[in-house]
Amino acid sequence: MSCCFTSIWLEGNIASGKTTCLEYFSKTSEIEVLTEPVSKWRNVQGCNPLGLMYQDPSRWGLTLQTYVQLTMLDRHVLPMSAPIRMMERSIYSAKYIFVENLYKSGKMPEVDFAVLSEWFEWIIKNIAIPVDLIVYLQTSPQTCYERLKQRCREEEKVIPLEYLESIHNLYEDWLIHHKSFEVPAPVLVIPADHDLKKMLYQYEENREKILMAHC
Ligand code: TTP
Ligand code: MG
Repeated sequence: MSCCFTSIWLEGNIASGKTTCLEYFSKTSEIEVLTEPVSKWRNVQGCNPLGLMYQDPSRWGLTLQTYVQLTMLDRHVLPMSAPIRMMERSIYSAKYIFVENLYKSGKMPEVDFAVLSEWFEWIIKNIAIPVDLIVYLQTSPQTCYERLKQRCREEEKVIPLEYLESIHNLYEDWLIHHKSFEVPAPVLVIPADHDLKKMLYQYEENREKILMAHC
C-alpha cells in the first residue's frame, strides 16, 4: 500500500485463533484491529443467514456469501484510524475459501457461483482493497475441530471434521502451495496448534516482522 498506512489480513481456518491474536495486537497503540462482522452474519434484521447456511447450504449459501461479501467490503473501505490495520480475514478468503468450498463440494448451484464470482471480480477491479501482509495462522483441522467444540457457537454444532479439512486444504493451496489463486501480498506463517501461552509468546516473537510491514 502506498503512503504510510499498512494493511494486514489475518487468515486461518475456523477457530484457528484469529480473534485471540487480534485482541493481543489491539493493545499496541499503532495498530487498529477490525474483527470479523460475524455478529451481523448471525443477525441481519432479525434473520440468521449463518445458521440458515449451515442447515441448508444449497439453499442459503448464496444468501450468506452475498452478505459476507458486503460486510467484508464495508470493513475494507473504512478509513484508517491508525498507521497499521489488522483485519480478521478478507473479502478474498470469503471468495477463494468459503464460496469455493461450497461450489466445489456441490452445495452451491453453478448460477449462484457465477453471480457471486461476477460481483467479486467487479469489486476487486473497481474498488481499491490494499494489503501489505497476510498473516496465516496455520493449524491442523483436528485442533480447530476441538476448539470449535469447546467454544460451542450454536450455528456451528453441525460442522464435521471433514468441513474443516476442506477449508484447510483450500487455505494451504492458496497461501502455501500457490496452486489456486493469486496471493495479493507476502505471507507470514505462524504455526497455531499450540496452547494459548505458547501462542501469545509466538505473537510477541513475530511482533517486529508484523510491525515491519509498516513503511
Ligand atoms: P471465522 O472467520 O472462522 O471466525 P472465527 O471467530 O470462528 O475464527 P477464530 O476463532 O479464528 O477467531 O468465521 C465465523 C463463521 O463464519 C464460521 O462458522 C465460518 C463462517 N464463514 C462462512 O460460512 N463464510 C465465509 O465467507 C466466512 C468468512 C465465514
Ligand atoms: Mg473470530
